[in-house]
Amino acid sequence: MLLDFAPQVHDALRTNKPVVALESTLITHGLPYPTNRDTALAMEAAVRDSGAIPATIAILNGKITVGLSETQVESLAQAKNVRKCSRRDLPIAVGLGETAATTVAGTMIVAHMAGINIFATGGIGGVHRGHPFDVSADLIELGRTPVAVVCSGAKSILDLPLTLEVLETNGVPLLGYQTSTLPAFYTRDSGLPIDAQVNTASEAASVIRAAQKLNAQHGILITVAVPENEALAAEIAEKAILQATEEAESQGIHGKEVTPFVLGRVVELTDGKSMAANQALLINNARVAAEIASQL
Ligand code: PSU
Ligand code: MN
Repeated sequence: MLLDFAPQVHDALRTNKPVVALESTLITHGLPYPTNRDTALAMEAAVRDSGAIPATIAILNGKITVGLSETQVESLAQAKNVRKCSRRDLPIAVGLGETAATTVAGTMIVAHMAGINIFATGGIGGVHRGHPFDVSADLIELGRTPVAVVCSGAKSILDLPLTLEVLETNGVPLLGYQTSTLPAFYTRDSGLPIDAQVNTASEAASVIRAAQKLNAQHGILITVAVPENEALAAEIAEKAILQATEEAESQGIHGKEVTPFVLGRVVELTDGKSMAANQALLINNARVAAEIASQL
């Protein structure tokens, strides 16, 4: 079979229980060891605590795996030089028998193949600052794959207004979960508009159900602000982001390396505060996604 399911995920899908997909790039490229492992396991626990089954998605020795064991999370968390798989990378990793991590785009593709309609992550990719042609494949995937993505907006290391334009062009509904503006990843409020605010899991679920009835072939973004206690002050986040982005530029870092480099530098420049925010929002988003999945 093309997909390798963990027994629990297989059972849950067969008996129509709520399942939430989780990505693996944040394990291999988003956070350092052992925070990556601990956060991935804490996200799974948050999904379970809210009554759903977590399915972390990755490619292990060329096998697309839906639902990782704790040992598999641990070994992925320690793995070096793992491919970061967006749409274009999936056939390469599978065809060459690699162990690889899936991005938001890669995870959406696999979740949809597996019959999972909701997915939780930190921040989606977007349009890079100063590089309006570096548009994350996440935005294109959201326009063509019917999976709801719960996140804290696009990472604020990106050009958020341009990111919103691309989402609009691709026909992606942008919801704010208990927020009236777009969250900016490390901070709660970008000041940018969303399409609609939803206040409960059941309201969010009803938009997803409507999209299903309409036979919509696109994703839905459900944005949740980072928990208040862990949010960074806007000036601190912005200053670190500006410096990290300039360093990426001057060191000639580009393509798929930009996001991991900038995220890592921002952690250093904020004395780890951005990492605490990143962790808190990932776990919170996993919980919200599970609550919505339970309503579906
Ligand atoms: N959010 C995080 N950490 C991450 C990412 C998102 O908190 O590491 C990853 C996601 O997998 C997303 C990817 O799909 O970064 C975007 O990369 P790019 O800008 O190269 O498309
Ligand atoms: Mn890119």
